[in-house]
Amino acid sequence: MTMHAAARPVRTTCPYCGVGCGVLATHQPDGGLAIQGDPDHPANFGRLCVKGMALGETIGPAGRLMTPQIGGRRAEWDEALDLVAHRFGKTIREHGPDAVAFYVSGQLLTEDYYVANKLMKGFIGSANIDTNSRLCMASSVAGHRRAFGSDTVPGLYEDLEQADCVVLVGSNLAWCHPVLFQRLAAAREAHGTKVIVIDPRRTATCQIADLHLRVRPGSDTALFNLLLAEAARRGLTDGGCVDGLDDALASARATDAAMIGLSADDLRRFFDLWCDNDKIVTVYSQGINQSDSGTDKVNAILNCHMATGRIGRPGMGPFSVTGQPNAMGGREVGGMANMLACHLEIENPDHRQAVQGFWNAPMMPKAPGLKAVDMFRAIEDGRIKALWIIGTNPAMSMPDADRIVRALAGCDFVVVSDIVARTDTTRLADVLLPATGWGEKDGTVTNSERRISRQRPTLAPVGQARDDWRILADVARRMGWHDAFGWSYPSQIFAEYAALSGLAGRLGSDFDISDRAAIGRPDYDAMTPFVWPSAGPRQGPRFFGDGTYHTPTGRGRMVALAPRLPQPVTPALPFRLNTGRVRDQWHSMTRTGTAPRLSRHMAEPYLEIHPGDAECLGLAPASLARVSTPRGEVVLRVLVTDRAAPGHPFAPIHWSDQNAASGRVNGLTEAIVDTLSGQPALKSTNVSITPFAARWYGFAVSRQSIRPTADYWATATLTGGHQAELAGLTLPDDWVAAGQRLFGIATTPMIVRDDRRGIVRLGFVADDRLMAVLFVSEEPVAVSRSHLAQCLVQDVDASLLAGRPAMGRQDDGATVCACAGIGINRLITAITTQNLLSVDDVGKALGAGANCGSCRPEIKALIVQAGARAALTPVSG
Ligand SMILES: Nc1nc2c(c(=O)[nH]1)N[C@H]1C(S)=C(S)[C@@H](COP(=O)(O)OP(=O)(O)OC[C@H]3O[C@@H](n4cnc5c(=O)[nH]c(N)nc54)[C@H](O)[C@@H]3O)O[C@H]1N2
Ligand SMILES: Nc1nc2c(c(=O)[nH]1)N[C@H]1C(S)=C(S)[C@@H](COP(=O)(O)OP(=O)(O)OC[C@H]3O[C@@H](n4cnc5c(=O)[nH]c(N)nc54)[C@H](O)[C@@H]3O)O[C@H]1N2
Ligand code: SF4
Ligand SMILES: [Mo]
Repeated sequence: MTMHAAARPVRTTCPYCGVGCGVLATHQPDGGLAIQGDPDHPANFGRLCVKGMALGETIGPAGRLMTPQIGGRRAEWDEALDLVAHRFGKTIREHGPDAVAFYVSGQLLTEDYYVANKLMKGFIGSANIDTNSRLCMASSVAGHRRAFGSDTVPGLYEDLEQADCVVLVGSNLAWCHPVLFQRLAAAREAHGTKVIVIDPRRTATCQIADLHLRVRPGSDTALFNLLLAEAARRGLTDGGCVDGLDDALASARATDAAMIGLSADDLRRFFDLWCDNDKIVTVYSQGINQSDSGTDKVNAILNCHMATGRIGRPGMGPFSVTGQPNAMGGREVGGMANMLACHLEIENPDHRQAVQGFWNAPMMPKAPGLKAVDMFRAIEDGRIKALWIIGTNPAMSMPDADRIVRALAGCDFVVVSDIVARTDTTRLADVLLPATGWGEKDGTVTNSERRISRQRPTLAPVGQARDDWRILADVARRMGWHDAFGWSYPSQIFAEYAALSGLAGRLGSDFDISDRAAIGRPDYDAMTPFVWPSAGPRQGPRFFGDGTYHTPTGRGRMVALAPRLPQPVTPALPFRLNTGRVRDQWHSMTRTGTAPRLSRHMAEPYLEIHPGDAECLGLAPASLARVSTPRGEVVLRVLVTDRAAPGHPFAPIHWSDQNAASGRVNGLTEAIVDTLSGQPALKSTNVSITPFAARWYGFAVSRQSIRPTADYWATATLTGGHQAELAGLTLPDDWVAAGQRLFGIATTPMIVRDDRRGIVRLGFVADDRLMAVLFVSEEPVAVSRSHLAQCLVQDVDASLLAGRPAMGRQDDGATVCACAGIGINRLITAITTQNLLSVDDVGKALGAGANCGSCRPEIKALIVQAGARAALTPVSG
């Protein structure tokens, strides 16, 4: 599958988060890829986090969708494409263009996105194209447009390094934008940047915080309202470049500080830090956007920066960090139901006409299409009869996901383009289309700082996979639109898009890259990362520093905001569940889940819950909890920690029906949306929690894949095999038979039993090799996971069924540094016995934290804890 025989690195871009790091991918003789950070890429200057570092482990063919499928059977491309074109065409003829829809993704390349949008808005003639960015960036988009008159991120990454103070609000930057976090942490080391984290949880990001404000969930608007009032009191605000300052201030002054749940002292420290530092950047993410008042939260932040003029100049400004690799590109290209390409507006007749003329399009919708949640409602009630899902997994990522599953199951015609065969969504498809994945795709992405970079192919497509833009164009041509979709290369799509941006620029749009309108293949292939706008009257690289905005008056719009809190908890649903991400996994894990290195950090869906709550509920550490809402329930491992605030447990989003019995947290969430942006409130769901009354707990490793049927299970990938956490509500009659079923092995295992303590241990050995092990206990299984996992790659030794390393060998414990494979026990021992005082010391001694740096906040925490323990230990003699 190698395309480039010579081992010259290909310059490309990481396909995960919106930092958009440059990657050098080099072919290895064994067919794999060696991955390094691109030292010349301005997003990362050579750094990569652990997910980026592990890209080479995720490119294999295992699990990939190899061929088109129709109704579950293998099909030829022509047959599948004909069918899609026929069914979409027929539905449009019989029921009109609004009876069809596309639901696409911020993980598509700009060229893919451009084609999908052109097909739906220009040729099918409906605006029913929306994207998973609705769940992600929509409130930022709406807030930007309300304040600035356009969806524009004003600043650059270097602003975080140039600032004197950086506020991280609703952002776990350490885990979700690790390389940007590392840039900030390095700047802080160099010149003492003050860092404020505003988050109800204590996250890894708090490791570099001078101030952590544990606000009451949802109270961010109130907090920034009070800040605005305080800034005015201190004479920092100026109405010169904005409209509506007086009204905004009146609302701000009326805000009740009690909503936020902070001490007067903490509030004053926040106000002092914010007001005393001119060079201030406020970074925000899903703790802001994913709320039923998300747009207001965004505007509360923008208000403070606009009124103080701290925007669009070096080291200052509000900064919405994007989640997905091309969330920003999708916004630029018009991938959302309420926008046209190049930041043009669907409701504006001049804009519509211009785009229609440019495309020579038969018809254009006059009104916005359905936003994600409404789109699935329309599918549910049959208004939408044909749907094409591309590069997203709504059956697990949309709120009230079981309802989404039912809507898809009831839809007349569902097409899904994906790179993997089995997801919670692909199982509901009538037609499955195999797409090329990272390493195979060719195009561009835009990162959080508006920087456009190339993703370049280094591998030939797996199986019969085709590029998403090509699949879309093939269907469009089959629907009769030959000329408009006749491209042969992505460079031609990019050039067309760049030309359209010139037209948009003349209509006043900020997005203008028309200097590339005549770009040919060689220049496209050689294109280096650049920040837009690169053409037109607006001068980059920052926006609004001169006090002019993209509104008709040229003035910024302050918004008067009345803070609201999420719906209160009730006696029946007494906890407010927060959801989000873990360090080493990406969304539904279709890619990161295949890399053993990335499964070591967190291998199971869990519930982070405060010790007081756990005690009230009778939840022991490492037991299991059932979390329920009227919509559904999940079973999660209990992680008792004061990182969670009382009443506010947290669960990660990554587990789906593919890797857990019931770990899909969106089975719980409700489709409450922000009325302005349509973004769902995914961070606050009222839930009830009860212990899961397990009769037994189990842990298994196996060389072959494991097919558990227990009441509770969660699987993960290991080097050389697989693991499963298990639990059951009833005891099986025969453990040997149960083990044989679990592993699909017929031989008789070695067995160790202690019936008094409910302990059963089975070891399946063949040809002197360990094939599989199952540990069962009445209590949560306390065996060393890392030791058992090691047994798959090493020879079996006598310690196997003892469940811990032989004498003299230490159990490594839970993995902290995934790159070097170093566990918590080894770190603690080294820190205490070698008196290691800094993360760099640990790096020198063990190699931990010295590679990608993703684990540095956690190592720092261990050093701090060791120091605290030492301080509390009386010195004898
Ligand atoms: N490792 C990893 N990185 C990723 C991703 C991934 O899947 N894995 N996904 C990417 C994507 S698409 C996105 S959108 C980003 C998301 O990046 P982030 O937004 O940083 O991540 P989240 O964990 O979703 O949520 C951030 C924080 O918001 C806090 N929060 C919840 N409610 C409130 C509130 O009311 N107020 C405040 N102030 N904070 C609150 C949560 O406790 C959480 O710590 O990450 C990107 N990066
Ligand atoms: N409760 C809760 N829910 C959330 C969130 C939360 O914080 N809490 N966060 C929300 C946010 S911010 C986001 S962004 C979403 C993410 O949610 P999703 O977008 O649904 O999650 P992914 O797992 O990234 O889905 C991407 C799919 O595209 C496939 N894929 C990868 N590359 C390609 C490609 O090149 N082409 C095609 N055709 N397919 C490809 C993958 O295999 C995978 O199946 O989740 C949202 N849901
Ligand atoms: S920070 Fe990590 S996940 Fe994000 S782009 Fe960079 S390497 Fe990829
Ligand atoms: Mo996202």
